[in-house]
Amino acid sequence: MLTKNWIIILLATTYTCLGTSFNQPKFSSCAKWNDAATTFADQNCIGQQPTDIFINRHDKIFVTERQNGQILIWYKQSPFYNKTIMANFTNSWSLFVTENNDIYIDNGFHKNAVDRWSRNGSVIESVMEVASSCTGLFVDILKSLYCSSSESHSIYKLDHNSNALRPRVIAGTGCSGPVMNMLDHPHGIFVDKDFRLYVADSRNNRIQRFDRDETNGITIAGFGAEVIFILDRPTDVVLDGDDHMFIVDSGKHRIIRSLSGGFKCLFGCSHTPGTAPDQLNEPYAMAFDSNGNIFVTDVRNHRIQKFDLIQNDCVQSTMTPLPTQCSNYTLITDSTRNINSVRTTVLCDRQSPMTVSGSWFRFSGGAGTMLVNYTVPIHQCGTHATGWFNGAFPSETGTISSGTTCYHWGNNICNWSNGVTVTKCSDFYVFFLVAPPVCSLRYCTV
Ligand SMILES: *[C@@H]1O[C@H](CO)[C@@H](O)[C@H](O)[C@H]1NC(C)=O
Ligand SMILES: *[C@@H]1O[C@H](CO)[C@@H](O)[C@H](O)[C@H]1NC(C)=O
Ligand SMILES: *[C@@H]1O[C@H](CO)[C@@H](O)[C@H](O)[C@H]1NC(C)=O
Ligand SMILES: *[C@@H]1O[C@H](CO)[C@@H](O)[C@H](O)[C@H]1NC(C)=O
Ligand SMILES: *[C@@H]1O[C@H](CO)[C@@H](O)[C@H](O)[C@H]1NC(C)=O
Ligand SMILES: CC(=O)N[C@H]1CO[C@H](CO)[C@@H](O)[C@@H]1O
Repeated sequence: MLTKNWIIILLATTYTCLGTSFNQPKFSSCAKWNDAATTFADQNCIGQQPTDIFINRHDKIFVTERQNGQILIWYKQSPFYNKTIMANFTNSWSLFVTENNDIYIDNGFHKNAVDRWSRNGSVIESVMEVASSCTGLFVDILKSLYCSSSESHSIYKLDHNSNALRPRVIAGTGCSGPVMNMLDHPHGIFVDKDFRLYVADSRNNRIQRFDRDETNGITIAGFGAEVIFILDRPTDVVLDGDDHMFIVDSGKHRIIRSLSGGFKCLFGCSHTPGTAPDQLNEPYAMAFDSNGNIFVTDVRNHRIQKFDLIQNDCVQSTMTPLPTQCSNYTLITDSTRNINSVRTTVLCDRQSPMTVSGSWFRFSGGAGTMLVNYTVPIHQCGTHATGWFNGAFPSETGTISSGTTCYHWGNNICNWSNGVTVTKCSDFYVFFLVAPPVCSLRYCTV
């Protein structure tokens, strides 16, 4: 069963769209992540207030280290970063990495530009002029470059192969406002394969979608959307392999998933900022790795959190039902058969509740919980010859093992014997016991 689930998970998550450099895993509606995150990188490593994160299809992770103006790169999620690129920026908000490993970096604060670091020549050059920081960056499948400008309430686009550095405005008017052709402090952006532009329209508390060549947006989440779900200053929107949205809802310190017909809070669902593994404090951006795990920049906690995908199918984990003897047994609580009791009587198990054909018993209370599995001196357990279990108890729930009960008499620790079967139920054992061959013999317990 486990193997089958793993195959489903692998099939479901290794799929990625051709043409994109990042991961877009497919998730079932029953997908579950561990909502207690592990910290992938902390302040010692990434400095203060990390904003953007990018994970490529080979699970290389790129993060901007804002204080020293460098890009940190991890290969295969190694515990420590493998490479740094000095990029000469300050307060960079965003980055994007293309298929050929070119890195686009917001350098608006420092020099009013989007820079590109090209692997081939290890050079950094400005490729787009901007008036202010790009609070979101994206490169679509035709290699056009998009910049979201919170300060000018607009989205800019520069077509691939354009010789100019100056982009054109494709969404927003330059003034903040709530109507369909306006934005208010846009942050993260995403462009799908049909060139539809998704914008985290932060101060309008909504996600806007601009279809190709449209200047009027459609509200697809948050204030004004068809499905009522209140967002609070969303700063990022990312699509999975089925074009379902994941939203970083910064003001409420949480991550939201959209499913057909609704929205669901995934992480930070207490809505209170904090440092616990299940809390965030003003998250900014998120990204998927190729296994469907989710990485979030947790800005005010100066860390990057990783939420592991733990289930990605709708198959209920069907527990093998326990054997019927786990619920149909006779309970024995009689303390006189416990090895620690002082002998006051001499009894024999050739009487009720034991029978010659045998049945299932569970020990509890004063009797103890199980047959003793070592030799007991004679004249104990309220009898003459003391019965002890010579065998191994089953270790896994639902399993059964067989052994022998030996009766200690004289100098012979196994003067008489009979077979015994033991079943491990959830947290106790049941024993199939038959009446011993003669009197006075008795099963001893502990
Ligand atoms: C990346 O760094 C980690 C930890 O320093 C190291 O174990 C790993 O081998 C490195 N990977 C590569 C490809 O250099
Ligand atoms: C960094 O940027 C400054 C200002 O644009 C420039 O003077 C300096 O040469 C740059 N340094 C490097 C290493 O590119
Ligand atoms: C390096 O890469 C850039 C961007 O991909 C390209 O414009 C340039 O021609 C390349 N240079 C060389 C020497 O290949
Ligand atoms: C319980 O076990 C006894 C015999 O040990 C059997 O006769 C009876 O039918 C069982 N009851 C159930 C509910 O399985
Ligand atoms: C008796 O059972 C206990 C618990 O299963 C086990 O740890 C121990 O080794 C057994 N002793 C012998 C002598 O088999
Ligand atoms: C096999 C064995 O040792 N049997 C002994 C068990 O105890 C009775 C009673 O003392 C003896 O008669 C048997 O010889």
